[in-house]
Amino acid sequence: MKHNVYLALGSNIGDRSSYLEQAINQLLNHDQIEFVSRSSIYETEPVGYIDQQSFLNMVVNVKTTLSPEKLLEEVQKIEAECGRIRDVRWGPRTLDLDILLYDEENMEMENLCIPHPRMWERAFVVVPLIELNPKLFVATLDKTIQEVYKEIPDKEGVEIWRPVIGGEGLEPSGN
Ligand code: A4P
Ligand code: MG
Repeated sequence: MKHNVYLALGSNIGDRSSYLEQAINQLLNHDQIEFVSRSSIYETEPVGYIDQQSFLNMVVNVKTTLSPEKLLEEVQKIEAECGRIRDVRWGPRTLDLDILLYDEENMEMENLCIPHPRMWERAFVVVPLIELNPKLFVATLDKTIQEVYKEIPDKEGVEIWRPVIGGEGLEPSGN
């Protein structure tokens, strides 16, 4: 049985886009993960701990036979391979790879919450998710993704940095 999964990627240290690309390559090469689609890359203002550099964020859609727990292990391996060191919570990172949605799963365990608990308040997650699936229905909230977007109080600070459509290899916009 293949499960439909959305993952969020974020980076705000060093060569940010190369960390995102490294992570994408690892997903593409993974035996139990089938790559479906990727959003554009967005440059976003830091949320939470704001005294840090701006992020590059994107969302990818994959299919997998892995259970949520096994998938978490795999994404944490990819984070580690991309040089992630955990120190400040919400602080700077080479690569943050979070599981956003796993089918319509609704689970709250000590080390794994799906949907990702803060995703619906975050334009840096919701905007790329809408790009991938504008018709997404959020069963746990009983709302469409468009309704969720409208309710985000602060949508500023999320700009396309490298568009996906025909955009492979393009220079960042604005440069
Ligand atoms: N965990 C629980 N649920 C999940 C899930 N659905 N996916 C646990 C992945 N992990 C999940 O995460 C801490 C623990 O969360 C993991 O050990 C796992 O068991 P972490 O990645 O080690 O730490 P973190 O990223 O600092 O914490 P967290 O809670 O993931 O932070 P957030 O909420 O992801 O916030 N601003 C912008 N513009 N862009 C960003 O990407 N990211 C953050 C991080 C803050 N501000 C940002 C951004
Ligand atoms: Mg995380």
